[in-house]
Amino acid sequence: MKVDFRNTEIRITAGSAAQFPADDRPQIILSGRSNVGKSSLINTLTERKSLARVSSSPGKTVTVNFYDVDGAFWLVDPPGYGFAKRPGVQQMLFSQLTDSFLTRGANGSKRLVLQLIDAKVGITDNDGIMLDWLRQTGTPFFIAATKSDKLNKTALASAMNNISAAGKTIPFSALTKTGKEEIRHEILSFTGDARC
Ligand SMILES: Nc1nc2c(ncn2[C@@H]2O[C@H](COP(=O)(O)OP(=O)(O)O)[C@@H](O)[C@H]2O)c(=O)[nH]1
Ligand SMILES: [Mg+2]
Repeated sequence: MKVDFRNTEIRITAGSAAQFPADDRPQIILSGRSNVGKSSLINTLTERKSLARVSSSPGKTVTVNFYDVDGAFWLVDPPGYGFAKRPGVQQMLFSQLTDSFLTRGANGSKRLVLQLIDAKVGITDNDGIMLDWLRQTGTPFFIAATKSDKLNKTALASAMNNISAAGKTIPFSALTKTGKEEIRHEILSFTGDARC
């Protein structure tokens, strides 16, 4: 089946794990700190201007959004982590949601984590914790180095060198669309669907 990334709709906004989809479609889980560019990446992959809300004040989202991509798989947008100013209760809810989400495997669906790392900021402490967790649990993942347009060629090469030591890394920019096709391809080789 050919997958049309543009045929994407938000189907579920979950405030608890009970609301997560129960079907066995593959789930592509976006992971990264708040403000890393998750919403922008969703909009770029789906060629939709405002499917996911791009935020100027990071850390607001405490729900898990499930995007149905052409009936083929779920693109999953959990809350971003590592936002220091998040109030204590929100921080707790956030980690509960994320933990139960990432560790839950009851429906047996395949899961691939797309770890977003800001190309300019590099691997933060929280990114490091997440990457360790992914390796320890044997969860399949690849990395998108976001906002790559902010770096010149030399700085980007150096950032790519550092980040890719942690795993397969695709440089990405929502501004220039660099990496869009590579990320789509990586997702589809995991889900087993034909290229769009
Ligand atoms: N220069 C540049 N800015 C970006 C890019 N992607 C996101 N941003 C900006 O980074 C901020 C956070 O983006 P958003 O997608 O809401 O991040 P999220 O919090 O991870 O969902 C916004 O101001 C975006 O305009 C990019 O590829 N290049
Ligand atoms: Mg967002």
